[in-house]
Amino acid sequence: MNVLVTGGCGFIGSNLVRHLRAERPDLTVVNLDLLTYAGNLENLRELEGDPGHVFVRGDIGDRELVESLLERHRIDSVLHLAAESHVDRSILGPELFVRTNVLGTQILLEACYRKKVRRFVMVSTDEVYGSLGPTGAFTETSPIQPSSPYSASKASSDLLALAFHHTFGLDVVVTRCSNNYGPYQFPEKLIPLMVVNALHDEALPVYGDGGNVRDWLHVEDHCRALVTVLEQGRAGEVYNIGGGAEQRNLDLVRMLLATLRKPESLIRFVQDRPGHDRRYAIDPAKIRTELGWRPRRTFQQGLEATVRWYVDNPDWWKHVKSGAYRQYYETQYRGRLGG
Ligand code: NAD
Ligand code: TDX
Repeated sequence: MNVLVTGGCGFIGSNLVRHLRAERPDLTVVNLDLLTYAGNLENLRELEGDPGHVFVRGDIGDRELVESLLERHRIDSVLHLAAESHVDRSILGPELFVRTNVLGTQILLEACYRKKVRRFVMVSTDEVYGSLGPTGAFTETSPIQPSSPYSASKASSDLLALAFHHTFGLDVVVTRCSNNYGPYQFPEKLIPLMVVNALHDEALPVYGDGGNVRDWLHVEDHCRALVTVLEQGRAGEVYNIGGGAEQRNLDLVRMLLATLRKPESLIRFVQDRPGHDRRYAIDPAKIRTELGWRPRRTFQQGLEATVRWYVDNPDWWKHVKSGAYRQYYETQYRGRLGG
């Protein structure tokens, strides 16, 4: 049987493709990825020569390509991860987020409906719920109140996917997960950015007062949840996926520095992200009770293993940090780090 993973060269996508090949070797994975700045084929180097992984470079918004691919490979199910994924980039330029996340998803959904794909898993985010106060957690029925252009575009694609279920009967399941961490994450996101900067003894830019809270989920636990939802989720349903590991950003950065034996004097409080959501927390009761999924990694184990991975793989992030990433970095932090 063939599954299509979109965005399979990104952080979560590449971990998912590897996970599927290891845990479901009977499935052939077709990986459609445009290889934007965030997509890196090196993430899947281990799978070179594996006939069970078919890479196709292309855009989810290319209707003809998507339809012919679904047909040619007789795709049974789709795991849709391709997206513009970084909140700060969406603040610098929202248009691409609408094009990729909203229009791209709509084109993909329509193609799946026309080509009679059996199941469509829409990988959404907890950011669609907006920000929490100091207590409580998001459930699947929490109001949709996105704050950033990124989360607004994800909310649009998430709701479009559900609309394709309600209106056209496409078998859609939506997942909304919390912040992922683990190997192969692009060093623009909090954890890899801080680890790489600390390894260079460079300043660690903490937004605002560092009191914002994220609920961390190891990418491997997320991949297991996605396979569970693909195989057992109920059509038309939404499943929150969370790691149960809430951390204030500042505490997390301190943990990273302690793990790396680097001084806290590297921390710099910088101008806050506009519209910065204060706190996310996931109530994962539904996926736990209905589908029996729960995270296996503790945050401490997962974080230590992740730091070790970046320490052991400098070639990976040095390569990633060259070129387009560098340019983006300059724009994002110009004037914020004092030089
Ligand atoms: P990422 O930015 O690392 O990877 C995105 C991938 O999509 C890249 O490989 C990129 O080349 C590809 N892509 C972008 N535009 C494309 C297009 N038009 N056509 C085909 N491919 C395209 O993102 P990630 O962190 O791995 O996130 C994957 C998905 O999970 C996204 O949908 C994101 O919204 C969602 N998500 C991520 C997190 C997280 O913490 N990283 C949390 C919740 C939800
Ligand atoms: O330099 C930084 N300094 C800083 O303080 C960066 C990059 C981030 N932060 C803060 C902002 C957030 O409170 O750290 C927290 C995490 O930031 P990001 O890594 O940018 O993640 P976030 O904005 O929470 O969004 C992530 O989780 C939900 C993913 O990027 C999204 O794709 C996902 O939907």
